[in-house]
Amino acid sequence: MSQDPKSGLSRRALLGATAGGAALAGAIGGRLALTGGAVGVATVAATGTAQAAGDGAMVAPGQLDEYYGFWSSGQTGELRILGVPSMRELMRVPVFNRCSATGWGATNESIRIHQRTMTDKTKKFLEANGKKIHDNGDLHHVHMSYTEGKYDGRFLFMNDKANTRVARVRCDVMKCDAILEVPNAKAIHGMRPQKWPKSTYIFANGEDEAPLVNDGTTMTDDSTYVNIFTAVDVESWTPAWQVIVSGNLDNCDADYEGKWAFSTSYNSEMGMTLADMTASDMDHVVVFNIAEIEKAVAAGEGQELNGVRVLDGRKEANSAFTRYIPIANNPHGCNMAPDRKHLCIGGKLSPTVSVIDVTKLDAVFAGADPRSAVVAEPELGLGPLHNAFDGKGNVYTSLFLDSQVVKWNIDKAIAAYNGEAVDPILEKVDVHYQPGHLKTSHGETLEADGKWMVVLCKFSKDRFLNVGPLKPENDQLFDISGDKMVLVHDGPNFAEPHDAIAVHASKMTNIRSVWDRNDTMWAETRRQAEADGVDLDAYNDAVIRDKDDPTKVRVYMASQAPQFSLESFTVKQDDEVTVIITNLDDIDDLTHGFTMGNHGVAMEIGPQATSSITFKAAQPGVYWYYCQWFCHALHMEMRGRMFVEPKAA
Ligand code: RUQ
Ligand code: CUA
Ligand code: CA
Repeated sequence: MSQDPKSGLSRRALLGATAGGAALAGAIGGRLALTGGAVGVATVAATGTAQAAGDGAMVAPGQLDEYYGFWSSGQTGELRILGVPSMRELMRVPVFNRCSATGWGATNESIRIHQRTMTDKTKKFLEANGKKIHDNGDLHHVHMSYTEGKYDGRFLFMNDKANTRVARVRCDVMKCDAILEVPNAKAIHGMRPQKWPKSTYIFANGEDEAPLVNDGTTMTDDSTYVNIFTAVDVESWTPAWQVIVSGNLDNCDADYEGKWAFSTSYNSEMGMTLADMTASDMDHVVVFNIAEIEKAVAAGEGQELNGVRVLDGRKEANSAFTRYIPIANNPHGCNMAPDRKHLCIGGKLSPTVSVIDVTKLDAVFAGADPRSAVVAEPELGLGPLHNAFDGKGNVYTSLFLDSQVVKWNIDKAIAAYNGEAVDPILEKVDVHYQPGHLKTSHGETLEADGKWMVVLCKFSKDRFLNVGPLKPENDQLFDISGDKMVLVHDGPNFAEPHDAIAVHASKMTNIRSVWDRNDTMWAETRRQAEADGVDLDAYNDAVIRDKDDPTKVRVYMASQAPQFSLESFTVKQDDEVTVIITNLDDIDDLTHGFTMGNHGVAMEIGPQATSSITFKAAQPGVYWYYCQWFCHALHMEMRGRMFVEPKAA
């Protein structure tokens, strides 16, 4: 611990200067950095900028970050927590993936899964469709629950595009407690909570087209295909309603009045090939009228399918549920500005961002030309994907093809659209390389504070030491508090963050360090213990053979550093063994683990938690179990034996 904060500071300031040099060179030299990644290094001596921002990003050892950064991990399937602005990775929360460390996906703790029992096991959540185990996920978007347009620190929500699922994470313990495999829809991509008055729903976009009843009756006839927009009830984690739309659905957002939800569609053509999906000049944004939809659902309109009320909001149905606003070719990002008024749509194939004034949507629903809601369409650069806001009327748009971020002003863009000779573009910086999402601190809330911006770059190329053909992604942190965007940090990251949010630490007031023993997550285990005559509170060790099924054995024990309460236990070959451990330690950061040698099982047991895992006893013999979480000077000694007796012949 001999690190001198002072030397750390100056080292970091140098990093900031280097990176800032690149940013400045980029701004001056246009796309230079795209072709020569070493531009920043070459110009640092000459420019030496970003000193102040480098200092600002420095969080000295032992100091806490100002923001929690909640990161998606794409095809890794987990949620990640980073500190902002230090960009230190703080935690990984397994959601759609198996986790070797915590046992997520193999343990017995209860989580809630719709259309299965309401308390199912984490290993069961991987069994989508009741048939096949899915231990992968493609987690693109992470968002927090809102109260009146502001983060409320209760839940985080996320999608799994790969297996059409959405998940909820409890912010007090940072564990996933509910997963829903969305019926009827295919490939949930865009996903956003309702913002006003609170997050009653999350909205989830089905990206892939399929027959509504997808049972093999019709497959190649794509005229039978539909796409589905779903509202999921946040409390019960069940689908509230669905709307069939024309075209597919990509990204979505909600307004600050609780009236509308919006989705981009890049395949209004309903094409099945790349050529077909990009054939027409215009695609669209779908606007959903929440009040009209709720009215129809309450009146029992539409049809009931797999337990969900499904309404028809396609163009030809001419319903009160939707309107379609034509937007140039294959739009992508969909971001509501904190001015409560402007929705920004990234053009992707078009170099424009389309600005929709949501106060004009009532008129559109009353019959006005849908394009009359478009109040600006600035030309910004190549490949505009996503938009972020600083709360001061400015937008930051990622330009995928240009490898840049462009900062522009909404009011100026509206003036230019009305024929005034103003340039809405304020600044462009190079990013490294090919940015997807970008996010500003609190930028998707009414508390947008214009302090930090993270740009999630899809390629890192030459920014880091070469680690082989598979390269990390690069999350770049910018200080946006001044007039200029200043690059202060490169953060390599593993496959593949799409989206991130920064939540001020003051919002996270209910986060715990020690489990509440009576937490409902453990209720199932505790009920079983009672039935077996084992009192988990007064702690009793026990090895119980199930009365009804004698091949099942339950092993109850406690952990307290540096010991398991049972130094050994005996079972029979082929027994189904369930080990249930209560961690009696109640000190911050005193997590134990349980790993059974040569059986492929391990789990986390947090302070005061009861954890459980089930496995089949293998060949007869002696097997050691041990604690895999370093907990004590005698942690290595925290182990015991399982004796597996040969099956009686
Ligand atoms: S969407 S950049 Cu899911 Cu853009 Cu990833
Ligand atoms: Cu308990 Cu290591
Ligand atoms: Ca298209």
